[in-house]
Amino acid sequence: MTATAEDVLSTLPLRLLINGEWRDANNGATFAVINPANGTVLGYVPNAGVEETRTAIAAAVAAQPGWAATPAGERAALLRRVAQMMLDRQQELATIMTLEQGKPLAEARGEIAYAASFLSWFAGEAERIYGMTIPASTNAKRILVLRQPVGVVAMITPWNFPSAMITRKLGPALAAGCTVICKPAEQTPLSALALGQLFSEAGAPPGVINILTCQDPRPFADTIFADTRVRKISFTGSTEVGKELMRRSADTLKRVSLELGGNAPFIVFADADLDAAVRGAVASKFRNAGQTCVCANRIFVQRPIYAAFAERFAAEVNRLTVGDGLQPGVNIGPLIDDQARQKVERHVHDAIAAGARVLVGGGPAPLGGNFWLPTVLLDARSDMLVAREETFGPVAPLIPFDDEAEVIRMANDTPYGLAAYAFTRDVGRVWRLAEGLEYGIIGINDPIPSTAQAPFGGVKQSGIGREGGPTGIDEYLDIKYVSIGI
Ligand code: TXE
Repeated sequence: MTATAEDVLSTLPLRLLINGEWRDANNGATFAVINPANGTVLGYVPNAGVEETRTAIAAAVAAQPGWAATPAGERAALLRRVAQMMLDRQQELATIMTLEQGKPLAEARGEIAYAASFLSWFAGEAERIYGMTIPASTNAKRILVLRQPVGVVAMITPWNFPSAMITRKLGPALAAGCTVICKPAEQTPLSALALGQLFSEAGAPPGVINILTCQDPRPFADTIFADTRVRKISFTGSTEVGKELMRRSADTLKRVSLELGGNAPFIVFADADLDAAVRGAVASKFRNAGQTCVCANRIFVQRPIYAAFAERFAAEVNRLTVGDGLQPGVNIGPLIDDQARQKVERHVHDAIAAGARVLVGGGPAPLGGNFWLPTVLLDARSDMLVAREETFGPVAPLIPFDDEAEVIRMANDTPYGLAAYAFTRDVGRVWRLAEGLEYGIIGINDPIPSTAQAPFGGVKQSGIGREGGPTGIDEYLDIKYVSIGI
């Protein structure tokens, strides 16, 4: 480990943030945080359970009215301060992220800037929580519509974007006047604690943001679900867990926002700018080693350019370097854990057994551990596991198609509906695709559409609600109407 890595870890509080204080678990229990690039232990964080969760809920409940009553400009100022601190400490925060998550340092730096953008963008929204007046049916009344914070929010976040998946929820929640209890993924608690440290330093009032690191998410979840004072759950993760959280929310009718798995089609038409499509497919598929809910999962290429696309795509993919994300020049880091590697292996083996041909990669990287070679599969089909399920790894199945109507049908033939991409120069087709693809996010000649000011989220079984954009803050606001007889 480099000195820089040790330095950044030595300044990080490896404790729970509850009510503005850094604390250990009541029984002193901890769990190890592992560097997925080499299996070394980066540190031990507290293992919070039922008691710590109850204490954090109480802190968030106590802090909420005061935070809601804090002038919007002050709430905004806190968010802006933390956003700036993130940019000032971008390298340090990115290093922590690469150490615990594995992504290349340049990508981690990009994520820190992206994560900060949710805080600064929603700072603006805090100051634009406008109400409404509605014409009443009689002149003797006036109708007002107020938008008020939902209250206490529990956030459960994943490991693939350890910082941005938190700020994408935290930005709008704090802007709206909610207080939060955040449970990061057990694989990546350090980036969450680093964020908590910035909020503490920036002067967040006690209880406004609480962070619990838990090795097992269930005691946390049980405690949250049993408490009627927790009004909302915001979750990013697998569709399976999302469905469970939605079912469990029914008992106390908590509001839910779910950002779940995807199975993104990436469609390249014969009229596309081929170079742009190849570069776009590489960026969409291999960023974060393919561990992105919006990454291309199925690459459909129109038959007249199928061979040419495959050749150029393979040449680009062959140039990608696999390794420890802290090493300069590395494009693909390790997968998050052995379970993730096993899923990728299962998908690739199934595809090969069913007749796909390996054009690039196809197996584990010689580095051992969780490293997998960037893989391109020729002649993949929609019935293969790699096309039916989210692989969440650096595997690109190329599926040929003949015409537009057919490929829209194939693209929509999945329970998921998060992101879809198409490369074409035909303006009429752009509209037909935008309207015909059953997805929440469509990138046309744009492989990376995500940005703080746009409503990110899925349809079908990819989720409920939107994060980002003007609709993002609505998820944390309740509507109340007041009818006033005058
Ligand atoms: O997700 P989990 P995993 C998809 C992707 C990946 C698969 C499995 O396909 O291969 O899911 O990944 C918490 N009650 N995505 O197993 O389990 C957990 O602690 C309450 C897509 O890592 O859903 C973590 O904080 N919480 C995705 C979070 O849920 C529970 C990002 C996500 O973990 C829980 C990640 C429970 N019973 C995976 N079980 C995306 N949308 O970007 C788990 N958790």
